[in-house]
This record gives sequence, C-alpha cells and structure tokens, in this order.
Amino acid sequence: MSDIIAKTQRLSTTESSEDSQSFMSADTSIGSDEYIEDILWFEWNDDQALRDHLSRHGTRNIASLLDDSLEAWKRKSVNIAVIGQSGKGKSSLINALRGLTEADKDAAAVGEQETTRKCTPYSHPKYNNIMYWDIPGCSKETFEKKKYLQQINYRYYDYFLIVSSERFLEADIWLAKELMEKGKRDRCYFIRSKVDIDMASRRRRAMLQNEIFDERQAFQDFQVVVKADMFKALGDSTPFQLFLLSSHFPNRYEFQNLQVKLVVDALAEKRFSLAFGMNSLAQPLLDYKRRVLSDRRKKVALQACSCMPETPSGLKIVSTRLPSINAELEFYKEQLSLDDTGLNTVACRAGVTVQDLRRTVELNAPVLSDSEISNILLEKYRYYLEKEGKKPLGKTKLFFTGQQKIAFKAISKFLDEQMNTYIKDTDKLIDYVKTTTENNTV
Ligand SMILES: Nc1nc2c(ncn2[C@@H]2O[C@H](COP(=O)(O)OP(=O)(O)O)[C@@H](O)[C@H]2O)c(=O)[nH]1
Ligand SMILES: [Mg+2]
Repeated sequence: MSDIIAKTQRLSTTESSEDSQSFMSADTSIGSDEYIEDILWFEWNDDQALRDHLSRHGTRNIASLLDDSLEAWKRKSVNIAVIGQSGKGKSSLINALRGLTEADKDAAAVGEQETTRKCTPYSHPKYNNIMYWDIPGCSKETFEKKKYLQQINYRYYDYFLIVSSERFLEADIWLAKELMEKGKRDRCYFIRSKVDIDMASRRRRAMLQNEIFDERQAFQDFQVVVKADMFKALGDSTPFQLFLLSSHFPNRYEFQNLQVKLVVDALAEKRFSLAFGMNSLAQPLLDYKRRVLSDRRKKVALQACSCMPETPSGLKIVSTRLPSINAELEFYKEQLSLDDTGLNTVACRAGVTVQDLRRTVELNAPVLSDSEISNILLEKYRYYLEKEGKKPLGKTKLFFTGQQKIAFKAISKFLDEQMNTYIKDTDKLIDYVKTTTENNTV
C-alpha cells in the first residue's frame, strides 16, 4: 500500500518539478539568491497561484495567499456514502472512521432499526468538510429500486462503501452493478463488516476440533471465501475493492488498509483533506502526512516572516509570530495522534487511561510554553545570524530583508526538529498498539 502512495507522490513530484523548472528559470532573470534553496517548498507544491506570485512579486504581500494555501484543504468537501441494510454495521463503521465509539457524545446511534427514507450526514469531529452519510440500502421499508439512485442523490458522493456482514445480499449486488453502470466502479468498496465475529467462530470451531488456531492463516482463508462469494454474486471476475474489517477493532484486519486506500484513491485536489481527516496509525498514512507536513512547515515559516516585511528586526519577527507557530505544533500533534483526542482513542481501545498510556509509552516530546518556544527560536535566530551575518544582510531578490531570511531559517528549523520528536513518539505509540492484546496478530 505504501508503494501506491509513494508512486502517487512521485507522479505529482514529477509534474510539479517541471513547473518548478520554469519557475526557477523565471527567477534566474530576477537574479540568483543564496537562500533560495530554503524556500524551495514549491518543489512538489501544486499551488500555481503561490508560485506565480513568488515569481512575479517575491514575498511581498504573500501572507494572505499563504494563509489561503495552508487552509485550502479545509474547504474541499469530501462525501462518503456508507450504504447497507439495517443492522449490517453502517453506523458503527461511520463512528470508527470518525475515530469515535458509540459511547462518544457525537457518535451515530448504534443498533437502531431503520425504517425511514433518510440519508443521515455525520461530520468529521473536527473538519466539517468531511461528511459520512448513513444511507439505508433499498428495501420495502426504505427506498425502492426504481428511484433509489436519484433519491440518495448518488452523484453527490466521492465514495460508496457497501456494507454487508454475512453473505452479500441481492440488494448490495444490485447496487454495485447500478453504480458500475453509472461509471462509479472505481469509487465503490465492498465492506465485509463484523469480521471479529467470524474469526471468533472459526477459533471456536478449531478448538472444538482440537486443532491449533493460526489466526493469520484463518483470516487469509476467510478472505478467499468472501472474495469468491463476491465474485460469484457479481458474476464478474474483475477485481472489485473488498475490505474485511471490524469497526470494533480498527487496528486489526483491513480497517487501516481501507483508510489508506481512500486517501490513495482520492482526487488529487482532495487528497490532503482525506489524509488530514483520517484518524489513523497506519504507517503509510503517517509517512504521507510527514511529507505533507514538512511541505507546510516551509509555508508556515515563510508566512511568519512575510507578515511584517517592514519590521527591521528579525528578533521581533521570531517573537511575535508565536501563535501561528504554536498552532502549527498543535496541528502536528493532532495529525500524528499525539493530541488529547488521538491519545484518548488509543487508550480507550487498549482499555487503559490516558495517563497510563503516557506512562507506558514514555512519550518524550516536551510540551513547550510560549516563553520556551520563544527562547528556542531566538537562540536559533542568533545562531543563524552569527553564521550568516558575515554575509551582507541586504534585501534579497525575493524581497526578503536579511533579518527575514534568518528568521525563516530559524522557524523552519525549529518546526522540523519538533516534528521529528513527535514522529518518534508516534512510532512508539504504534509499537504499543501492536503489542497490546487487543490489537495484535492480523
Ligand atoms: N462484533 C461486532 N459487532 C458489530 C460490528 N459492527 C457493528 N456491530 C454490531 O451490529 C449491530 C448493528 O450495528 P449498526 O452499526 O447499528 O448497524 P446499522 O444498522 O447498519 O447502522 C450493533 O449491535 C453493533 O454493535 C463489528 O465490527 N463487530
Ligand atoms: Mg444505523
């Protein structure tokens, strides 16, 4: 799976590095800039408006554009339809994808009989541009086949997750075929839910027959059976996307594979939204987030420095931009599952308190106060000033003052170092999750 993300990344890198070539040549006409390597964040950045601005006007008046670019992913709407008959596990899946359990305040109610013609939206707990839709499958009580697709407004959704917990039903197969006909095949995912129950009954059977139970092997055998069932029902041997999962155990089976696949399959302009909206400890997703966050880091540093182009002192720049730097650190924690919500989810699933979790995992990333951040930044600023100060600090061709350039370096370096400490903590968290009994094996 990580290969797919890497490939996708390479593709977008290739595209944008061609663009950056043209930007580089445009910039050469302005004149060379010894600091330009530090501002090469646009290398795999897809933001044309930002690149155009930099090539035409340098960093002058760029702060609002940067703001816009950093927040753009929050404005891309993503709609995920979760469809299936009553009782198959739709609401539980929606909760798990939102990083919630049914005990959480904003969770979808679980175990309710569906009798209404209602598509119910559930927003991501933090970002309301990401919506999960709980959609009853067609039946006598809910929607009928004839107008089903129109009534659920099928054109609206980016993805269709068709949920089934036993054999695929006639209504599921009918829906898959209809969506395929409408050209939505690549947007459809078959979900076999409640796999923990299937695995428990296989374990029991093995025990009764005095056989050794190999869970990994049993899961693989089960996958073969479900796949065959799906192909038979569809009457089609072409691979169809199928995930066997349990919403009660999102760190096991194929739950994380589904999360990664949704990000990989996202339209390019929505990929950040999906990735940032995904509460997951899946390694390929974390690797991807790390790259994207590293890209953001340079924008945040540039934004911090360009807000006050006339400020004479870089020291002042460093110390007055604390709120935005702090906000970025919080964002890193949130994305790497180290904020309260992320830790709480891991603790809940492992059946321990957050304090116990912190103690066991020995998270090292310090919680820095404003004055500590300010001191570290100033120290870095002075270091670079000392190092670079021997060179003239006149205005550069990107219209940065010398102090702004140094502040940029200091902030960018600081964010990079902090991110690395967080990543080490997240690696420990993943190891912990792997070793807790709840999450081990498959
Ligand atoms: N063991 C297990 N039970 C599940 C799972 N998903 C849902 N359930 C249970 O199945 C029942 C119906 O789930 P619900 O999410 O309300 O299904 P919906 O009617 O399709 O929305 C509830 O009792 C859930 O607790 C799962 O992954 N594992
Ligand atoms: Mg429901």
